Parts: sequence; structure tokens; C-alpha cells
Amino acid sequence: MAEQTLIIVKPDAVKRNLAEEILSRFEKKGFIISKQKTLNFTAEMAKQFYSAHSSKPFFDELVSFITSGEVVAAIIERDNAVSLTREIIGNTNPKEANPDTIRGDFGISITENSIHASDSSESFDKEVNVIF
Ligand code: FUP
Repeated sequence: MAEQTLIIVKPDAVKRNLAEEILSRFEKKGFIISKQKTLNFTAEMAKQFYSAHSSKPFFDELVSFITSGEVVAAIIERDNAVSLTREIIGNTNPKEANPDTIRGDFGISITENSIHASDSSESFDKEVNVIF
């Protein structure tokens, strides 16, 4: 059965004109893009979106980065969407991500790691309400 997840092409990748290439990787894997939107996060949205990390030492950096430029958000769907998407994006730290994953190929650093993807359907439900 089709499942939905949320991906966000982050400012580092949008600035390098990688959004189309990144979205096409998902289409090639059989995902349907059901909604897509280009936007700028406000600080308020960023704090809500990353609220699970609010006590972490990297929280301010995370908020500052995600609000630093345009992002491209998409709701994508296919069977097993959440776990397959996490495989396609790769390890949070691009230095540890496999080649052929999005973060392995395009990520610059653990903060500027090119893409976000929901890590569960509960996260998807929360995140989608911040963005769409
Ligand atoms: P992920 O789900 O792979 O995006 O990773 P996390 O939920 O653990 O982290 C959320 C975001 O925080 C990551 F995309 C990058 C950022 N982060 C840092 O900037 N520094 C860290 O040490 C860990 C995460």
C-alpha cells in the first residue's frame, strides 16, 4: 500500500541547483511526487520543525542553516516510502554516507547535508503540518 513521506532539499543543495536532480532520483525509484513547494523557512517554522532537537548543542546552527535560503519540499509516495527514502538519502553525516546516496554524493557537512527526510510516519504527520 502506498505510504507518504516528506523530503526537503536543503539550502546548500538548492543553491547548487541540485533540487531537480535530487527529486528525479526518487522518481526513478518509483516514487510519485504528490505535492511540491519552494519556500523559505521562518525561524518560527524551523524551531517547530526541529523541536525534537531543541535541547541539542547544534540546534541554533540547524535553525540558522535551514532559514538561510530557499528549500524545496515535496510529499512523495510509494510502498515503504519512509524506510526506502531513508536508505536513498544515506547517513546524516555525509562523510559516513555511502556513495550513491544523496548525502554521500552531495552533502558538504553534517549540517549542510543537502536533504531532510521524515524518519517515521509520526514525524511525517508533524512535519507536513509545518510545511503544507
Ligand atoms: P537525520 O534524521 O538524518 O536528518 O538526522 P537527525 O535527526 O539526527 O538530525 C537532524 C539534523 O540535525 C541533521 F540533518 C543535521 C543536524 N545535525 C547537526 O547539525 N549536528 C549533529 O551533530 C547532528 C545533527
